[in-house]
Amino acid sequence: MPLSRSLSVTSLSGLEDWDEEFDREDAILFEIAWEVSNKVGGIYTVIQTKARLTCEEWGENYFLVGPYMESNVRTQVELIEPCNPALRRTIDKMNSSGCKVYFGRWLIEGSPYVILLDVGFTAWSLDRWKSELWEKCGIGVPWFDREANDAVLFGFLTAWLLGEYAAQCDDPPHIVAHFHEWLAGLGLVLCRQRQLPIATIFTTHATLLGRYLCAGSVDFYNNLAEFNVDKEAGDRQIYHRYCLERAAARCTHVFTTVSQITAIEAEHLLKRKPDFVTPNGLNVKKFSAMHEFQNLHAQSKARIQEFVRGHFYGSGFIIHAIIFTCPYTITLCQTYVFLLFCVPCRHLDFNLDKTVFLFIAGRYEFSNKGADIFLEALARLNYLLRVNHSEVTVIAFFIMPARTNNFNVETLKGQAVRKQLWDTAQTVKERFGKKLYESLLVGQLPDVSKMLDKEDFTIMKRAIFATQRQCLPPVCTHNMLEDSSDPILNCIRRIGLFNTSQDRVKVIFHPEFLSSTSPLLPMDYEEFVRGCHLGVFPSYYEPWGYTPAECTVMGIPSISTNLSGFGCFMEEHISDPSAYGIYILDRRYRGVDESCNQLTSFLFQFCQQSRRQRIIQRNRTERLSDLLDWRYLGRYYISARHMALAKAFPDTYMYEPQEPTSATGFRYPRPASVPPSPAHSLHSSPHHSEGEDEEEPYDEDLEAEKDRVNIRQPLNVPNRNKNHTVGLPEKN
Ligand code: G6P
Ligand code: 1S3
Repeated sequence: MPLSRSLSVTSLSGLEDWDEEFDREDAILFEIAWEVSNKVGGIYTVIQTKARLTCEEWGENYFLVGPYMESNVRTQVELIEPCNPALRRTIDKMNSSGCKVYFGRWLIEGSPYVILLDVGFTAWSLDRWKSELWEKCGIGVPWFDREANDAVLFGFLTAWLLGEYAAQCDDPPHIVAHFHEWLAGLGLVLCRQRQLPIATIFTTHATLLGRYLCAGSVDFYNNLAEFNVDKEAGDRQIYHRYCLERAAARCTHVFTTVSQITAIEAEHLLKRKPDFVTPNGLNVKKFSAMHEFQNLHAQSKARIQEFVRGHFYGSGFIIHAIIFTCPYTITLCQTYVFLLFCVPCRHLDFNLDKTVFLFIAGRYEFSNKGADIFLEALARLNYLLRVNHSEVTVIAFFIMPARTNNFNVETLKGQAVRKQLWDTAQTVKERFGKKLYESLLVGQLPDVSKMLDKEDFTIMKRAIFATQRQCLPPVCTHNMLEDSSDPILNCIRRIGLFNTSQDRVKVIFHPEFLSSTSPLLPMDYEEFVRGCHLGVFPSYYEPWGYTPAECTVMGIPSISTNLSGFGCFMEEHISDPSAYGIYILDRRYRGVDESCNQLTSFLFQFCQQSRRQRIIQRNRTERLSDLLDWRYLGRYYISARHMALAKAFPDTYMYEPQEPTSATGFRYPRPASVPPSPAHSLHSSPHHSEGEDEEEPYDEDLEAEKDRVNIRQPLNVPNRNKNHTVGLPEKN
C-alpha cells in the first residue's frame, strides 16, 4: 500500500486526474441517504443523476445505502446476491441477528449497487437504541416523532453495517462514508462515537431551522447571526432533530453544503463553516442535432395546447355590474343601485399561437418557493397586458402537490368535450370525403353547397350545444381537501384571477405531480417543462433549486432569485444571465413589493418577445447546460472525498488544494452575436425586430459557434477548494 499519495483537482477534467493518481483498489465508497431509491424531494435527484459518474469513477467499490421500501424496490431495484465477499458476510451476519438487509442494483443510469435497510423490521430495537443515543450522545427523541424514530433506526443500522463491514475485511480498505441530510446523519455520529476507521462526509441540502424559520414571518437573512438556535428549535418542537443535524455537521471529517448561501446559513445555524460547497449537477444528455430540443419544445407545446383547448372549452354568459349612486338618499348613508346584466362570451377567445405558458413546480411551500409573489406579479401582469391591449395571453401553471380527492368534474368534462368535438369533426370529415370521392369517380367537380347535408349540421349543432357551460374555466383541476384554507386558492380569491375572458392571464393549479398516465394532462414532468416557455421560481428559501437547473438543460428560460443556490451560482458564472434566459430576481436587497415589481417587469418583457427571439433565447439557454453537468460539478465531490481520506488516514493520503489560477473565476461572456435586423433592443435580451413572428432564415449553428464557450477549458475555472470563503456575494 503506498504510503503517501496526493490528489489535487487541476482542471475540469479532474476525474481523469483522479483516475491516474488514485489507486481505488484499497478504497471503498458508501453513500448514505434516506432518498436512495426513495423519491421524497431534491436529494433523490442529486443521487440519481450523479450515480452514473460515481459508478464510472468507483466501479465495483461504490455502494448506495438507503431505506427498504417494498413498493420502490418492486419498481426500481433488481435484488441480487452481493458480489463482494466481505459485504456478503456482513449482510448475512446482520440478517441472522434480526435485521433485514437487501442488496441489489438500482435500475437507473450507471446501475449502482444499493444496500437497503428495513427500518420497520428492526423497530423492536428502537427503545434500546434511543436509550443508547441518550446515554452516549445526550440526545433524546420523543416517541411521537415518526420521522425522527426512522432516523434513529436508520442511523443505528447504517453504523452497524459499516462497522461490521470493516470487521469482516481481513485487510480493511479505506472506507469513505458520505451521509446526506439529517435523516442519515446519526449513522455518521455513531461511526465517530464508536471510533470506526472510516472517513466521513456530511452534506446538508438545507438546514432544518432555516426551512422552519423562513416558512414563518421571520426576516431570516438579516438576522442570521442573531438567532438563539436552541430556543428557536425548541419553540418549533424540532430540538431533537436539530441536535441530530448539528451533531453530524460537527462530528464529520468534511462538511459540505450545496451552495454559498446555505454555507452561510449553516455557519450560523449549525455553528460550523462548511469545508466545501458541492453544487448540484445534472446528467446532461446532448442531442446530436442542435435543433432537436427545439423540435421537442414544439411537440410538447402542442400537447399542452390540446389540454388548454379542453380546459377553456365552450361559451357561457358573464355577469356585468354597473353601479350608480342613487340621487335619493333613503337613509343618511349614500345609496347605490346595481344594474346587473349578462353578456355572452367565449372562453377560448385567445390565440393559442400567441399564448405563453409559464409554470412553477415543486414542494408546496407557499412562501418559501415564492408562489406568493408569483401570484401577485401575475395580477400586475394581467393589468399591464390589458391596458397595453396586448395580443398575448399568459397561462400560468402551478404544479405543487396538495391534499386532494381526485380531479374535479368540470376539468374532466372539459377534456371529454374536447375529445367529443374532435370525434365530431372526424365523422363529418369522413362523410364529406366520401361524397367528394363519389363525385370525382363520376368525373364531376363536387357541388360545394351540397357537400354538407342536414344530418351533418345536426351532428355539429349537437356537439356545439354540449359546449355550453354555466361556470368559468376552473382555476384548480382537483377537488381540494382544504379548499377554504389553501394558500394558493385564497390568494387567487383575493387578487381575482378567475379565468374570465377579459383576463389576459389565466391560472391553472394542478395540485399533483404530473404523470404520463394522467387522464387530464398525460405528460411526464420533463415533457411538460419542454413544452412551456418560462419556468418561474421566485423562491425565498432555496438552498439550490433543481427546477430552474432542469429548465436550463432543456433549453427553457427561467426566473430564479439571488436567494437561491442556483441563482447565485449562475450570477457568479455568467456575465449577463438574462441574455441567456436566466432571469435572477433580486430578493436580497429589495423589499417584497419591489421584488414583485421586478418580477412583473421580467414577465412583461418576456411576453413582448417575438417567436424568433424566444427561439434564439432558448438556444442560448441550452448552451449553458455544460455548466450544470456532473462531469464538471462532480469535481467538488471528488475533492471532498479526498480531503476526508486525508483527514481520516493522514499516513496514507495527503490533500493539497490547488491554488486558484484566476482571481475572477470562470464566467460565460455576454453573447457575442445578435439576431439579424434589430429594430430596437432591450437591454440584456435578444434584440427585437418588427414583423418577425414567423421564423426567418437564421443561421443558429453559426450563432452557436460564435457564442460557444468551452466549458472544459481548465485554466480559468475558480478553485473553490482553497479559496472557499463564506460570505454574502457582493451585489453586482
Ligand atoms: C421550436 C420549433 C419551431 C417552433 C417554435 C415555437 O423552435 O423548432 O418550429 O415554431 O419552437 O416557439 P414558441 O416560443 O412560439 O413556442
Ligand atoms: C432540498 O430539497 P428542497 O426542495 O426541500 O435539496 C435539494 C437538493 O440539494 C435542493 O435543490 C433544494 O433547494 C432543497 O430544498
